[in-house]
Amino acid sequence: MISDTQRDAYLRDGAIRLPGAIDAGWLERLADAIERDIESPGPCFHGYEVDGGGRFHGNMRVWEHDPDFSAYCRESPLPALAANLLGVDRVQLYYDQLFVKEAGTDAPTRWHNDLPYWPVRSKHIMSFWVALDRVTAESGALEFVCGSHRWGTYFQPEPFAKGGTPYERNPEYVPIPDIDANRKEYQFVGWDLDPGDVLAFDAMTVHGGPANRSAVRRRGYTVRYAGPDMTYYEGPGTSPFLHDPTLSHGQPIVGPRYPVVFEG
Ligand SMILES: O=C(O)CCC(=O)C(=O)O
Repeated sequence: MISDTQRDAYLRDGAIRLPGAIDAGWLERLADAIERDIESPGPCFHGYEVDGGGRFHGNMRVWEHDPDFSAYCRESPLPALAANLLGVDRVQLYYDQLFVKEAGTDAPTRWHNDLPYWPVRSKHIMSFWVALDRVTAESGALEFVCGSHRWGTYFQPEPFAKGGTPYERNPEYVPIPDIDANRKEYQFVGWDLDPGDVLAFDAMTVHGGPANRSAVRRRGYTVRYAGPDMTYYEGPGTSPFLHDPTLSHGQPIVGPRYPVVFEG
């Protein structure tokens, strides 16, 4: 489970590393599921354009089509970890997402925070990114801007990498600052990872990652969970893949797309 020190760091910084949170059995199932998805991606596939070779495979809501992704989202240690970090006694799966940067892929992940991309609102909503490979700065390790989850700022969504579909402008969102040009103004957390290490981060924490310039793949798989306060949001700028015509603005998020995965 989560120690008090880890939880304090999560609340303070907006991101922590959970070393070895996922065991080899789950990693093997996920690795096979990822190959199946690359071979035959579902309807939310969003590959990015890459200059000079490589591939950045993105896809979301993959658990809805694959029994191993589904089992991982529901039965792995993640739902209980989410309850603990979010400080709630009921957790719903929001959705899941794949980010596979092949070796030698010149596609950085731009700085962003996640919640503005999502047609939901919640004060208890977060993600777990599991590494399936050894991850280093050279292969595209994510970095997080310390404390940015407490700024309360919704940054205008943009495509993660070249070739992604543009997002509608939301007048309530603000442009992301040029973090790379002003690194001295911010504090960052980020880690090298071993397979099975997990990054846990708040949906408002600003994060991004460099290209994969290494000779090793960088397979990341993210699952997003929320507490009972999650409601639907119909403002512009969110990802069309996450829209849900069965829900209306302000309505609690319910239905088979968002199963309850933990009740304590
Ligand atoms: O793995 C990546 O490059 C991006 C991951 C990310 O932004 C996320 O999981 O929210």
